[in-house]
Amino acid sequence: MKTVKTAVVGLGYIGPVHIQAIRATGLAEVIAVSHSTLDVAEAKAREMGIPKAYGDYRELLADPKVEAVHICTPNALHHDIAKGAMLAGKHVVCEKPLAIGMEDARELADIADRTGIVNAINFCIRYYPLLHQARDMVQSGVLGEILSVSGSYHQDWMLYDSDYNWRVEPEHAGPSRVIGDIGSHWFDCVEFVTGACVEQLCADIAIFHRTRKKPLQHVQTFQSKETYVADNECERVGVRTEDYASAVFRMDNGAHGTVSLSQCAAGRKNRMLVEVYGSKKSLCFDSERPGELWMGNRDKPNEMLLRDPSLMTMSAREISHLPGGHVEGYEDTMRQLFRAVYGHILEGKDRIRESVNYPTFADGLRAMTICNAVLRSQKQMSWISV
Ligand code: SOE
Repeated sequence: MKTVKTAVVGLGYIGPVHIQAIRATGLAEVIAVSHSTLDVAEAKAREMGIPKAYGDYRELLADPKVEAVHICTPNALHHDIAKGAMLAGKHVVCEKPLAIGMEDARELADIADRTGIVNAINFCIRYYPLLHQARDMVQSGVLGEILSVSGSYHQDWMLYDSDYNWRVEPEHAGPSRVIGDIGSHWFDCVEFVTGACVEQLCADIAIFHRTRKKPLQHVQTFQSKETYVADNECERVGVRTEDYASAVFRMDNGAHGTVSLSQCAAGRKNRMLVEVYGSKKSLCFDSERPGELWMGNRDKPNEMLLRDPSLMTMSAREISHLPGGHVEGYEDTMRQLFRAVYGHILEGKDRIRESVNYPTFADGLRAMTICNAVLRSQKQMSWISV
């Protein structure tokens, strides 16, 4: 069967996760990787059995055999790599956020729209099957009118001032950390599940550590939790990106909402919570228990749906790989998102104009628009229209 020849740029912690998830689709073959250090690229290529390794992504983009590119680098490189890839006729799967500035994000969305290149952004969390189930239930009207949504995205890997990562640095990550890094997932999931858009919001942002200890040696995402670095191997640097953000907001379906985002929430390792309260019924999804969808009732006992293809809607069933009772996880969400993308590429270019069922650069621009509104609201200390 024909497979798409694809490549991965950026080999930090998420690049190899992409490689595994691409392979699990059975629809694409990773023929090249690149990293800013050629030795790292060659070592990872050997370790994962990938034929080609590049030390410069531009050389990878010049490779005529590469048909698609996954961008897994720090955020500041997303724009140039995605633009270069699309102008070279290569399809793109980009990690979120799409870019570090609105102008760059708009340009990428325009190029994608103009060229018809397949473009996707890795809002993989919406691919927990029970979030597709939740969307279908909202769309079916079984919840009634959506009155309010609430939730959080909490982690604890940046709790101490000794925790560090490129995401702290605006020159690599952009002006926002928590909102752009995990808030983007939360708002994407809420708009995906409800089918509604955030219209106005009022935000509160906090930097709990005004300075952090930056290790003199590179530290990978989440790695600072496992490695002790002596004070004489660090330098103390100022911090300008937020550890915490919360917002109250209104949606275009009349619903009201609240969200709390933090990377300093002790004990929460990577927990996204989405609650949707309707006039007849409510739903709650907790990514620490992704195989469960809680349903709340007023006039009968509450219910708990356990992920089981035989009990779920068609769209949830289509992105479930294992039978009920066999736990699926985070990497499976990427496998399902990439399966939708590569399935679309293999269907042929003539179908690119049709609406697609996976998150595209337009969704990436949408998430950045909300993130930008949160930053503006904090600056103006007022409600902001998104
Ligand atoms: C770090 O906050 C991170 O890896 C995010 O960058 C991912 O998008 C999220 O899915 C898990 O946490």
